[in-house]
Amino acid sequence: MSQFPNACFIKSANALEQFPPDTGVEVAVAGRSNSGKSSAINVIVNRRQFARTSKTPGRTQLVNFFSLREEQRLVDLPGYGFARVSEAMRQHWGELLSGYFQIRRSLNGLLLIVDIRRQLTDHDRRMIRFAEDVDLPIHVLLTKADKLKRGQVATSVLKVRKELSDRSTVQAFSATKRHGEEDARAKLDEFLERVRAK
Ligand SMILES: Nc1nc2c(ncn2[C@@H]2O[C@H](COP(=O)(O)OP(=O)(O)OP(=O)(O)O)[C@@H](O)[C@H]2O)c(=O)[nH]1
Ligand SMILES: [Mg+2]
Repeated sequence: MSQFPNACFIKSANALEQFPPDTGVEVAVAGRSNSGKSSAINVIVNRRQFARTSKTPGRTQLVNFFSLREEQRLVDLPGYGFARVSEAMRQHWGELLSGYFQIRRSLNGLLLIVDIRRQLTDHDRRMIRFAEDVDLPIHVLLTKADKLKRGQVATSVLKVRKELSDRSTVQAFSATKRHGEEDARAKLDEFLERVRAK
């Protein structure tokens, strides 16, 4: 059974003015394009095709808001690092994301989805900085762990942990094998229930 039986899509937006009201709490999910964000969301929420998945990188070019429970939202941010995006588009999203982190009072945590084979990129580090600048906790899901051998998974986890501040956390994850789903869900719940210092 899903822990979020009433989860549903709220809306897509591509400007701050289109975002739903800044009330309650929300957790943002960010990651490189094609890193496996939508797949991870589907596993964590335990609904197939909840957030769409695609084999074409860059499909999710909007900020997608989902309701998990009353006044609890999940926000699927547009994937970054997609090569075939114009400079103007890149700038639009850069400003939108930094603005979002700075003004959004309901934002309570960041789930950062990283392909375990690629490690952190400069784009990921920028998201980490946005979150750390406003004191948000970060949980990194090193996903597609099914693609690596166990020893390599452990090495990757350690390497990423070294780059994070003490209050941030990291785990291996696989949407395909549903590996690490309980830990990821527990972290999401922790972020949703966290009381943010105002
Ligand atoms: N082997 C493996 N493949 C995965 C995993 N998670 C996602 N994928 C595959 O990776 C591709 C991208 O997955 P998505 O979940 O659509 O990635 P995304 O980050 O939402 O992509 P965009 O929204 O396009 O930026 C798809 O072909 C998925 O099937 C995983 O844990 N293991
Ligand atoms: Mg997606």
